[in-house]
Amino acid sequence: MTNNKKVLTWLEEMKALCKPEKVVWIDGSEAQLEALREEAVQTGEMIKLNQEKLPGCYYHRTAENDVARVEDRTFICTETKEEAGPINNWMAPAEMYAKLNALYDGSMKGRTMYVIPYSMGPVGSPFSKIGIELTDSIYVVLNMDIMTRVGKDVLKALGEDGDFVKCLHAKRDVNPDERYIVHFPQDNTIMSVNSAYGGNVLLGKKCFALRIASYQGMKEGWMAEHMLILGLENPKGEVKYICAAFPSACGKTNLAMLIPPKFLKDQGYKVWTVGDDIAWLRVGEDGRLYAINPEAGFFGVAPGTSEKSNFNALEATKKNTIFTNVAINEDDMTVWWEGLDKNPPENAIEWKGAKVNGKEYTAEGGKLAHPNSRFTAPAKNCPCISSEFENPQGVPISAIVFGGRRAKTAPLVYQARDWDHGVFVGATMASETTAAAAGAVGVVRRDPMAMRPFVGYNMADYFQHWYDMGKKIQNPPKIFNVNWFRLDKDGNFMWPGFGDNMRVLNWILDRCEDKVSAVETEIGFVPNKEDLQLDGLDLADEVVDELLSIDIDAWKEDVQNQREFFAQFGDKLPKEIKNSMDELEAKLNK
Ligand code: OXD
Ligand code: MN
Repeated sequence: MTNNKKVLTWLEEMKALCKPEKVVWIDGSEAQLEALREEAVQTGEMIKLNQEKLPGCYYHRTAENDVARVEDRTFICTETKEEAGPINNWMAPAEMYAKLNALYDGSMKGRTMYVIPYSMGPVGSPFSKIGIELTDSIYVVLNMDIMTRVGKDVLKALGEDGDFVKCLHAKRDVNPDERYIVHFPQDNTIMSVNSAYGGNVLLGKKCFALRIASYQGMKEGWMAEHMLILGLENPKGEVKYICAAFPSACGKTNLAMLIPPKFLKDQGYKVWTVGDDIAWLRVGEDGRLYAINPEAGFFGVAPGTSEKSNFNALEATKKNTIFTNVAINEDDMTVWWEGLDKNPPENAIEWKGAKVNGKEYTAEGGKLAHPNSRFTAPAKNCPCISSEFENPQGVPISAIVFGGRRAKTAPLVYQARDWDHGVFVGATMASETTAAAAGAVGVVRRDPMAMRPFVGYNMADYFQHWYDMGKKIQNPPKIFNVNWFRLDKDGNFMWPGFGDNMRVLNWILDRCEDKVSAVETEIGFVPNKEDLQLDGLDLADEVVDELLSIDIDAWKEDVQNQREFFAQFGDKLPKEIKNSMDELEAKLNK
């Protein structure tokens, strides 16, 4: 399939290491993919779902010990520990290669090694990068086909001499004690072993498009970020684009596919989805920042997805989708998960594979679907997919939005004073643990730019890269922070969220276009109440005041927490961060 010597040499080495019985190149043809689906159904790796109700949809169950990304077993192996920084797990490359080579040795005996050439980003786009994943899992092949652009065209774009990210995955016996997700940014290499769960094995996603790409971006002058990308169309038909970074479980997919409240929809407002998880950003010739979504599908959390919470995501899963660890309704071979509706199937197969009465099981508090069960759905299925989704030049970004779950610290929305202040706002991002998770409620986990688990090098250098990028962007996007999760004294959410978040996005774009003024506060610019479109919301005036208020004591406490977090970076911390922190503290003390 290719004459690229680098590909062929590496493949020979990996064959000699893993010793597969045979090697199959994935050409991207429907005939080949269909044969693999059939084979996976024969071996039990996948279950065919109801092809009338869910055409092209399949089901997969992972091992019980293999249901999520494993941050404690994820490594960044740079030459020095300092290059990986204090947040990442690190091991010297030689030591890690030795450890891994022993695990891969003979790992594919009697099995097939699939060679998946894939492009992150539209094939041939100046933004795009190519990877080749070797795997012994058909599930991985079929998921990669949805999540990335796969096949012959990619090899053509790679050419005889092009560079690519080398990705090796072996499933082995999914032993959690020997599970490793390892990145060698300086070798353009990713190695994953002993897992078959999405985030650990679909190596184009977190491993390449964030960890390796963030390193490439730092070296090459662009950015790889954990951000959704959406287009907001106004009644005049103009579309402005926004990127937003939120930590997990803060509603990125929901915001990316938002349906405006009726009064805005009636006026002609619309939201278009470009991406729900990852953005690659480059400076365009006009001095603006442009973004592409390097992925081609959505690897979304199923529980909580319903017609009401995210109609568009649910629609996207109605065909050619792979479901992992949700529940099966045996009556008609469809799928179910908590939060889909209030009607769990009676004849259910729960995610671990046991047949149960779903109504009784859930009434007793059992979960039919794993809380991190997923759908892998083609982006083109999404009813609100942007017409610019395949644009090789990306979309121009007007605003960058950071956000997290903060019970009282952050107001509903505020705007950073300028790019550098915005970098500080992103670097001090944090989210609080909820009652749903084990441990104390309201504990702050600092998650700069929502990239804590995904920066492929020293986070202090990552902050510096943001400042450096600011100098290169003549017309930078404005930077904002949102908080949909503010609680009142009784612990109730004050803001309705979901589609109503559109009201906040409209204010953000009004600010980008200098259409409205704002109130300057200690932390940045907060809306004048009258500039927020609150029609039909039934929010008392005092509630709006509180949503926009700044709790000075809570902020002072937060600055202490920031100082503790940043201390671990020592002298490497950019001075701009320290200056912004001192400035904020001085303002709060005034
Ligand atoms: C994801 C994550 O799966 O951030 O997107 O964990
Ligand atoms: Mn994510």
